[in-house]
Amino acid sequence: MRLSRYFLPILKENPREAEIVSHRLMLRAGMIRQQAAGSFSWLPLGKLVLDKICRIIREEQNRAGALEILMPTIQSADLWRESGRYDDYGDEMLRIKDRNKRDMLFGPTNEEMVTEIFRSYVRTYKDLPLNLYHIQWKFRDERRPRFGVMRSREFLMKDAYSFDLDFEGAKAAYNRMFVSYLRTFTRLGLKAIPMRADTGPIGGDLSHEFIILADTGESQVYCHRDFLELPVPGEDTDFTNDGEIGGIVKQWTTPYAATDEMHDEAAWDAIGEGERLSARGIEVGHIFHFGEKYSKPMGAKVTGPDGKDHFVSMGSYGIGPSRLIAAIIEASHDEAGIIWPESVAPFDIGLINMKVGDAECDRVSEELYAALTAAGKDVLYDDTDQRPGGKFATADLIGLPWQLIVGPRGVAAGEVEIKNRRTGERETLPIAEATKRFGIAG
Ligand code: 5CA
Repeated sequence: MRLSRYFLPILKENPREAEIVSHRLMLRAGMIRQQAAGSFSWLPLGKLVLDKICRIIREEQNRAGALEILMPTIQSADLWRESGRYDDYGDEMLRIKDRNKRDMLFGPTNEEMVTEIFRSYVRTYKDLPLNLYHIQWKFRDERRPRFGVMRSREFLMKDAYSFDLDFEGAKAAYNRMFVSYLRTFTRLGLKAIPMRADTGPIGGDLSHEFIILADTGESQVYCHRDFLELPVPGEDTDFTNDGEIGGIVKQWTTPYAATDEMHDEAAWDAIGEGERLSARGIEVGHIFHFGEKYSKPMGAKVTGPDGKDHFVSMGSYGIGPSRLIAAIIEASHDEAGIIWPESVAPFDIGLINMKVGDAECDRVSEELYAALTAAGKDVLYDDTDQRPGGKFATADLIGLPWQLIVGPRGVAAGEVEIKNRRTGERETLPIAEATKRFGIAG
């Protein structure tokens, strides 16, 4: 992508409304545009990151055996009357009427709708386990939308829903999502700690929040330092092996970890002073087991091996891709701007032509751009006539992992410069070597 043809509305000044660094940097880097309280448009750079995050979430959901669907944003109130949640949900639900004065709502979550799908088709335990997920916009009329996409009113959620014959099956489904989350957050460059959590309006009795430690987090959390060292399950994890998956969950739930609401002072005091970690945290995922809470009132049942009907045992599993972008930035930035983990960076490389119009700089830049692009790298080529200082500031602000710098003095010597955004390390190397550094032969 040529920057001259791109839409990257960079802000020079710090926007005053932004209280935390991720919100500030997302506005400054031209990733989002606020449209109303807690509602944002995604501009090209922001959309690229959002898509990369969703792709990783999707891959890990599929690996764990979940199946992707897509349900509507607008739901019928009647469905929610069946579960009793239409009245219970309160002011966070945005209630709407259609032209026939029928009560509708903008979905804050989808337990009822997915249960309706399930009960319409599935009759026997032989079709279980089943886990259906979608990635869809949600609306919650939060009392205090704040911190940009961190706590917004309209936000993206990956929500998965599992259906099993009994508690044992449901626990195995819960465990698969638990392990899938460990892998997902690690691939996103984050260290997420699963913590026992309150279930709130979703309900149920077993629940974990996945928390990123960050000073700007909204939750107070308590955990054992051991979490920082635990090994994350690899790509070869066998999600069909309940024993293996259960073992990983056991390992990740044995050290103490709890959010404020679930905190147990006695258990906390039992941990040695030096082993305790009391910090602020950002909730990026939340998983629930709630058994028959929806299947019973909504009549979602299957015939079991005993020939009798059983209400299915369910769980739901949420991740917030839009909130994750803010969480990643909170965890990975410096005073100059964002530092993207490679897996979610909007482009792999920022190619900076320091002197557009200089025949040699243009030639070398164009050649590098063509070669890198042909090799499948996502390159943002700064071919604008801005001054070099401005180009470097932009490159640091938008945080691409690598900068490849082409300047007149270097080119005269047959050289270009590579800068690693995270470490700040710079290296000068022959032009012919530059593409090789990005794994491109010849
Ligand atoms: N139905 C369940 C799980 S599928 C559910 O709704 N869970 S939740 O309420 O915990 O939300 C799931 C995830 O959505 C959260 O972990 C968080 O990452 C994200 N999320 C929730 N509220 C917001 C919000 N206001 N702004 C941005 N992300 C949010």
